[in-house]
Amino acid sequence: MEGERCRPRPALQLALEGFWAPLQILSPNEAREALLQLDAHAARVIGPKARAEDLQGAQRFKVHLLYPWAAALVRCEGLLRAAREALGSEDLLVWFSEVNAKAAHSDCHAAPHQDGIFASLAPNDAVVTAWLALTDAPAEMGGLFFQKGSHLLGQLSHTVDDQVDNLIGFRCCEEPLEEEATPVELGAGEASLHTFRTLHWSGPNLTGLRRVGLAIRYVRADVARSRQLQRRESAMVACGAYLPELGAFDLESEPSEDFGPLEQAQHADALAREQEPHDLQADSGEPALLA
Ligand SMILES: O=C(O)CCC(=O)C(=O)O
Repeated sequence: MEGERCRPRPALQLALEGFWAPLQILSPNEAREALLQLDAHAARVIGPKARAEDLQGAQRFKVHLLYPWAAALVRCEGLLRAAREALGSEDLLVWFSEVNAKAAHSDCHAAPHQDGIFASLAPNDAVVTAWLALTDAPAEMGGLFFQKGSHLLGQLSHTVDDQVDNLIGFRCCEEPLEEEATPVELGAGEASLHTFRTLHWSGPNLTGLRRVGLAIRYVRADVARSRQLQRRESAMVACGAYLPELGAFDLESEPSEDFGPLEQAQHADALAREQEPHDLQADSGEPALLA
């Protein structure tokens, strides 16, 4: 891809602070092109005037299973190079991706949270999230904040938060420390990486411009489940080698046509599998993820 300017360097910032940014992944043109594709997805599944910020629930998730362009995006060399370095392995899977979009002047926000809380994946350092900006994403547009060093605090407790404007449906019970809050202000095409335990959040979009990002969760091929599931989740090879019989995930195949019947079936199956850990968790009395 054009615009691969992700300079290889030790992921020291990730280890010390819990996040790593900015990484130059796409050129502004490539970011714009990906945004147009997401808008086209929204128009296809919702209606002609819909845009990425109108996507809801499953329409936002694992779009990389529905379109070859999206599968190429989550596996572009800049992101993979950074994920390989962050996770210390050549063998990686794309576990999940989600469109996180805020319309202009939107109250939509993400309450403070650690990504690992409901995932039942172990060890926690076998997972990393890349947040790829497809528009500019400064703090006033609802860009991300990270609490420096919070990945070293262990797993903090969280609770359900069903405010409609909270993109993620839950929140950490502890308030972030203001003095450690670091805004990561990305331009279109740039990305940040954060660990499974980094406390992070985002505010409302106070501007007249839309803020759209794609969060991509990469796991090391040797990641394990911390509890038994009735049905294994599925994931796609990002790079290197993976043997499903030795790993925790069944394998997904690459999409070969835009929104084809096989692609839609695989997408529905992957999301049904992904929902199950959350359903089980709700049964166990722990806070549940809301759809
Ligand atoms: O896009 C946002 O505002 C929040 C994203 C987020 O919390 C995540 O991807 O882990």
